[in-house]
Amino acid sequence: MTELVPTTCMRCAVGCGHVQQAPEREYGLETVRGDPGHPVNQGLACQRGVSETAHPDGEWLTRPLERKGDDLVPTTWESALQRASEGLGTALEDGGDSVAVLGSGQQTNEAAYALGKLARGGFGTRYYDANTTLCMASAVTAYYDAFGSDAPPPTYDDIPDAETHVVWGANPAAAHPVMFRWIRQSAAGDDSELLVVDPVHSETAAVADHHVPLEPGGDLALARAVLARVVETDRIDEAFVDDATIGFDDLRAELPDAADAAEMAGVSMSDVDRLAAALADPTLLYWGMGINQSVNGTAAAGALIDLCLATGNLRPGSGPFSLTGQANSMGTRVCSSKGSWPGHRPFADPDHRRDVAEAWGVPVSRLPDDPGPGPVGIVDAIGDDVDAVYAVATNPVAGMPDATRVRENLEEAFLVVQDAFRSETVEYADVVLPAATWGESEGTTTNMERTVSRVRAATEMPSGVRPDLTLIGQLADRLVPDLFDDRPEPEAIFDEFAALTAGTPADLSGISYDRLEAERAVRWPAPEPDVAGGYRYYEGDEADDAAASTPEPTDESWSFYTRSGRARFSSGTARPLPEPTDESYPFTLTTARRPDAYNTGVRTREDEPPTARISPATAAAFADDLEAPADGREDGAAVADGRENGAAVADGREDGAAAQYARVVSRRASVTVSVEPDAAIPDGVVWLPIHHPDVNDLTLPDVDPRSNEPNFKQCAVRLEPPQERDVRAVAEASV
Ligand SMILES: Nc1nc2c(c(=O)[nH]1)N[C@H]1C(S)=C(S)[C@@H](COP(=O)(O)OP(=O)(O)OC[C@H]3O[C@@H](n4cnc5c(=O)[nH]c(N)nc54)[C@H](O)[C@@H]3O)O[C@H]1N2
Ligand SMILES: Nc1nc2c(c(=O)[nH]1)N[C@H]1C(S)=C(S)[C@@H](COP(=O)(O)OP(=O)(O)OC[C@H]3O[C@@H](n4cnc5c(=O)[nH]c(N)nc54)[C@H](O)[C@@H]3O)O[C@H]1N2
Ligand code: SF4
Ligand SMILES: [Mo]
Repeated sequence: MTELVPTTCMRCAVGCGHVQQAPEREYGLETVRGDPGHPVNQGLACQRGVSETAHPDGEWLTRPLERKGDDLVPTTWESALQRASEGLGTALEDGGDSVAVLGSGQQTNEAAYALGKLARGGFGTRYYDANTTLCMASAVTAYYDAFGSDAPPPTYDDIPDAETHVVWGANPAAAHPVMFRWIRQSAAGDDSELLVVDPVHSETAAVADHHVPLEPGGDLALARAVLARVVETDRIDEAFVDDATIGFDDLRAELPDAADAAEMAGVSMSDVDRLAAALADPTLLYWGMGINQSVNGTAAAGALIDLCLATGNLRPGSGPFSLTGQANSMGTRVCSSKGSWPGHRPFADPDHRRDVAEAWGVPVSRLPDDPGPGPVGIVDAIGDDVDAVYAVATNPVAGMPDATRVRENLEEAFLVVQDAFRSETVEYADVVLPAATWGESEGTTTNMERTVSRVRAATEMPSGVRPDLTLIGQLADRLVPDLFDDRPEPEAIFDEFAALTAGTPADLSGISYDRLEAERAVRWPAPEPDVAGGYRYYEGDEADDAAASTPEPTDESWSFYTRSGRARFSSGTARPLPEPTDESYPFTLTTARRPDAYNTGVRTREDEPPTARISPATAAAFADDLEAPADGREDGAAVADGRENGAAVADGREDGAAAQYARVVSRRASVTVSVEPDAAIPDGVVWLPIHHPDVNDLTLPDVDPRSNEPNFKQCAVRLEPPQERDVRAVAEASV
């Protein structure tokens, strides 16, 4: 029998412990299930996490590939690495900024750290970022603003103790199922409740005690309306605000009239009051992409933190809890040298820069002065500053906004893609480096509550693939010899970056592979081998004995990593949506996740075409439009499939109803979709899953100027009848 290997699920940032087992004679995973011995999940796991790990749908990469004209052809490792280093090396002759590096929250800590060291310390490029900026950057910026440090203060331990659970712009029933189970359990208690703020009646809203629907993008206005009512109804925690915060008087002076702000958000005053009242009890306020992915993302996340600060919701059983998405987004925040140096060391601080350069053995002048313009800005720089791109564990031609432009620009660059699967981005590569993935490689990952846990190989690696860390080391060998001492090995690399975090707010220098072996999982801050992190923002908290329970703070004991030592209220004001609806584009497109698919769908191939959900009223109005002649055709058979008998294409839905097709048209592209009327979607909104590679052709490249996070959640579209050729293509694909 092969061994049952304890490891960590890499399908979302809940960070469940798994046990995995390889089949007797082949590569791959035969058994994947929750690990009863893991402290995070005690055996729980979700169906998607298990099935995508054990039986991914995509096309595996099994050999290095290189471009010959229009084709990607199999090649040897030697040739692939040679060509990759020649292409990157030629660009580097013009300076470090000529090479861009794109990383991911789906890498181990070890690979993410090594990639950052190569990008910043080896190449010296400012054009380095990761898909985590498409995801968590607004939350990160807001946490720094408020606490001078980037870490969600709450942990899973707080969930049972909270009485109010507010889920704002997130859908954990679909995206974080095991965590949502704990939330639901807690909310089911006497005197406890679950409130959901989302324009869509999501899977989470469907089981909530109360759903507050709002206008897409109305979040900042709503949060300010709620704060105004908290003030008016005397629910401010004056003692906490006085002792532990700054900036409240300024914010209070500028608060809008609650009724005006509520109206702007499209929310009734009774819902505003319900939220204000709920905050009086110990509240966990969770948020996700509905907040972060906006030009107002940092301001809106800051306004949610303000609600917690004003009501003193920072004690055990409460706090602002940003729901991290990818399995190791949190780890990339600590170790990848993306927006801060390892250990959250500030990017511009000369002392930290000197320490990092010294530890890496590189001249400090090589480190870039600023962290760069974000992924959208990096793509913009191709052809200008940037000539070559190295992309690891990310699929930018599908995952980034305004994807047509991303494809056009990447076409111009020398592109090295390192992936486990044949993603859409692979098709644009000059060299493809096939990487091992979870189940095949060794390392660690860090979940959304800062818990570090081992990722282990349960199966042999096919001979044609190599671990990310090895590949990063092999490119470094050819381009920046001596950057890594020897062939980088996971444990030594872990020790290297853990040492760099010593004495920082994100100190995990007390964690080692041996300790992880013994304890399974350790939460940082962990500055000593016998210490694990509890609460971070009051005295006595950081150096908790791993076994001790969390002490209650006293009013004087609060301490934040800000200059004043106090938590800061925010002052953000709303920017208008970058693309409001108008007569030509009367609907708001929003894009979000389905329970059964993941990100750009590389492991979970989406139906063809993607299914757009619209409200029944919108569907009826659209059907009326279709009655009228479309495309100058006589019968308006626009929804028919172009087959001779004019029958509509059946879509396998249980009611046997024929599918309706349509085009979703934005200012940038038009995409064929099948249409599903769904009462969960408000009138005026078109909902598309993010899991289909066409969807981001529609979205717009505007970003939050503070965080560089794209405004994925709203753009203006219209619905048009499908053109005959769309319908024919769909019919052919579905035969
Ligand atoms: N099943 C599944 N799970 C996943 C993933 C996956 O692809 N599939 N991906 C993982 C990753 S990388 C991430 S980042 C997380 C993301 O997890 P979530 O943040 O939960 O992700 P989304 O579904 O993108 O968006 C959440 C909600 O925001 C709402 N929303 C849209 N516009 C607005 C708005 O203007 N205001 C408000 N308040 N809400 C709005 C949507 O209706 C949706 O219900 O999930 C992780 N887990
Ligand atoms: N419209 C719209 N767009 C969005 C979002 C949205 O809500 N709406 N959400 C955004 C968010 S939150 C995110 S996180 C991004 C994700 O954006 P992307 O990174 O572009 O998309 P993924 O599908 O997660 O791609 C991850 C890639 O990593 C590869 N991979 C997985 N494991 C490994 C490994 O161990 N090694 C290597 N080398 N490769 C590996 C996978 O095969 C896959 O190709 O999408 C963003 N895009
Ligand atoms: S909840 Fe997340 S970490 Fe846990 S099994 Fe599911 S996908 Fe994996
Ligand atoms: Mo994400």
